[in-house]
Amino acid sequence: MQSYLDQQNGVFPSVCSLDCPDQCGLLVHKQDGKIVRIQGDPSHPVTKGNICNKVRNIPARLYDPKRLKYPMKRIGAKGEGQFERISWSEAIETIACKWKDLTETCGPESILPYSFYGNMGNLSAEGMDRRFFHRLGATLLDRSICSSAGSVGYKYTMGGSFGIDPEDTIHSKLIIFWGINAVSTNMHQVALAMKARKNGAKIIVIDVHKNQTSRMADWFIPILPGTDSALALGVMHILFAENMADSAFLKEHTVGHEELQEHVKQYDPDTVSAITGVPVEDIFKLARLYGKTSPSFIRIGNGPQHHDNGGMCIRTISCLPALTGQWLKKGGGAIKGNGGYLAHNSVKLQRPELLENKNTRIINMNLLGQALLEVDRPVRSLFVYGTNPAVVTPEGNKVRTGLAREDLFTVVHDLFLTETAQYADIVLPAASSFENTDFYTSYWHHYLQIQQPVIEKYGESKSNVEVFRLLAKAMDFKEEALYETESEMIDQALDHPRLEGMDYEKLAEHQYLKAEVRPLLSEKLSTPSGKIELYSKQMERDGYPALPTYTPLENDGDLPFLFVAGPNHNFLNSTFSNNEKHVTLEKEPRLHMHAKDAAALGIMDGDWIRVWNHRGECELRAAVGESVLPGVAVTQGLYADIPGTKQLINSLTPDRIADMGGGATFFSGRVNVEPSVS
Ligand SMILES: Nc1nc2c(c(=O)[nH]1)N[C@H]1C(S)=C(S)[C@@H](COP(=O)(O)OP(=O)(O)OC[C@H]3O[C@@H](n4cnc5c(=O)[nH]c(N)nc54)[C@H](O)[C@@H]3O)O[C@H]1N2
Ligand SMILES: Nc1nc2c(c(=O)[nH]1)N[C@H]1C(S)=C(S)[C@@H](COP(=O)(O)OP(=O)(O)OC[C@H]3O[C@@H](n4cnc5c(=O)[nH]c(N)nc54)[C@H](O)[C@@H]3O)O[C@H]1N2
Ligand code: SF4
Ligand SMILES: [Mo]
Repeated sequence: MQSYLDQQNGVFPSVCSLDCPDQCGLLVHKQDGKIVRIQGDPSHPVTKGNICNKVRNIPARLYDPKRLKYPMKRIGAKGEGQFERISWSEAIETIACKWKDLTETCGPESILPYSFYGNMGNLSAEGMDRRFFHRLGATLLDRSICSSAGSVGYKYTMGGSFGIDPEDTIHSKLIIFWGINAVSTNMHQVALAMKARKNGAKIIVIDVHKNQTSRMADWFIPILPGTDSALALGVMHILFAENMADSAFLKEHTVGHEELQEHVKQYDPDTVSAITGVPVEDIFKLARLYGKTSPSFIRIGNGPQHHDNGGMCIRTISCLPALTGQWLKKGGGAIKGNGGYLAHNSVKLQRPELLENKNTRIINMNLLGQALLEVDRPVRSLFVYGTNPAVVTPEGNKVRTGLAREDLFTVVHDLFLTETAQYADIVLPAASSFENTDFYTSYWHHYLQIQQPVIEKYGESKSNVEVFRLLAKAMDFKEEALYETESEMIDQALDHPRLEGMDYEKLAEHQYLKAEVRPLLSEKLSTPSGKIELYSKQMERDGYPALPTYTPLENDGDLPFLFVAGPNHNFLNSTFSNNEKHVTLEKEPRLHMHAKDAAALGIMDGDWIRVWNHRGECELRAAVGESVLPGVAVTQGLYADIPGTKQLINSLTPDRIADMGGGATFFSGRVNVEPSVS
């Protein structure tokens, strides 16, 4: 195949690399070797040429004068951001020298890789990096910051990350966006819902915030944070009580429906209303709509699972479609995540056998602050790539105190001098996804996609795969797997029964390939019983109640507001928070609070307010109204402390671990609020 790099001008197919379920097909317009415009690829079967504003404006980020061009080493104090240019060979030699020494003196587990999905490409995010760190014997990272609690919860019910095909949701007659701000975070699911609405579907949003998605709904149900499992159990109570459950389906495809029916008797509408803040008549209305409308579809978001009880909450919501037999109907069922359909050969891609010590310690990424401040078996070196922990990780002040440790040798590989990179000893410039070869697997739709390099690498930047190849050589590692090409790695990863007949060549030829997806119940589910588990013996063995259950959030101190700090519309987590265009579109971070609460505190709309707890403090502008329930405070956007401001949202969030999957509990923290004096 002719390389796109040979052509200075033209329009080339591409894929969005950001951590977003939509994984859009893109067309990249190139002039004189530079990207001048990005549009959606109209031929993409799901995303159909529409893309978000963030990515339409991405050329400004790619050529932002602040983008890193060459490696640097620190010359000032940690966190001060003073660096000087060095060569790649000096950078790689410095790292290898330090790591050889650490391996000998403290053991390889003193080195901690810290990464996430800043680039969703499988080679970039979980390819050569994994091979390298396995061979090195570094500490393993539990990548649990995003959706792991909910994924584990969903798996107990449904056996894995398998929902319905989003393309089928145009047939749904009732669509519930449950704890997902889809207008910002899954825009093509909204487009499909709009099509369904044209055919008569009703759209319900269940959320703690009357945000853009809630405002687009036919019916918005505000709920108190962390109480969704109670609402789902209340709906089940009414479905059984009013004979709206599909008993034929329950008998054939589920385990434990009789136990469940008995169990949900305790979740009567009065009890549930007192827990959730949803009026009794609304619980009846929701249950009756859900019980009588078919096909119905629930899009389960990240909101309800970023809580102490998040795993059980998703486990509970995911029982609902079975009660009314939705899974057998086209457009009926749910999507929490669909990653299971595009499962590839991760053993061949990541080569876990290169890790000699099978008892290597594992650190939960949500506990980075604690890990860096730990004195027993300290982490002595940190290698950060594809993530910005100084902004996105909970207990932000602990994280920063840890990053500031003079004896910690930190390397950061990124496109920008992020807040994390400012604490680095060595900074490495990363190529953007448009400059690399990689393959992409959506966690929402069913298409596999490829990225071929469209533009030359920016400055001296390098891809993740290249960096780990260089490090392998400098460490004198001999294994062939550490030197393989991108196309070889793609061929190995695609060697999987679910992806029969797919390989690099075929993907390069077609750009998109749809995984072969059999209807969910046409074969056994991957639960122990092979059926939908309303009652789960596995959960019992793992120390949980076997039946879906509501448990309140942990006690986070005696402060008046539950604080929900989610992402915003124009950033992608902290990505774009340093790009002028996107910051201007987003204006400034605000704290949404109820008018009654504001009045009691003498706070007016637009006032600067101090938001604080025992973990930290922020200054945000008050947005006073009725977009949240009393006692709830919501902010959007992962801002960092820009000099002179106090806006590190994650200085307020807890690093408690959720009930399942080692998940994060970003939304289960409490705060106090007062008018700002500064
Ligand atoms: N524009 C944009 N898009 C993104 C991202 C971004 O930063 N910006 N991030 C990407 C990533 S990594 C992810 S994981 C996804 C996340 O996207 P979503 O799945 O939408 O998750 P969140 O935005 O975290 O939260 C969703 C909603 O849950 C609500 N919520 C919070 N707590 C509760 C609760 O207890 N119950 C209920 N019912 N609702 C609650 C919040 O108010 C919010 O509206 O989006 C991806 N897409
Ligand atoms: N308060 C609060 N905190 C949250 C959340 C929340 O809702 N509320 N959401 C959480 C969730 S769901 C998630 S997923 C995390 C996400 O948090 P992160 O994974 O940290 O996501 P980003 O902030 O987008 O940072 C990604 C970084 O990767 C870099 N990058 C992009 N491409 C490449 C590449 O090819 N190579 C290298 N080396 N670097 C690259 C980008 O420049 C960027 O700096 O945040 C979590 N933090
Ligand atoms: S961020 Fe999401 S919606 Fe925007 S272009 Fe990328 S995949 Fe599409
Ligand atoms: Mo995420």
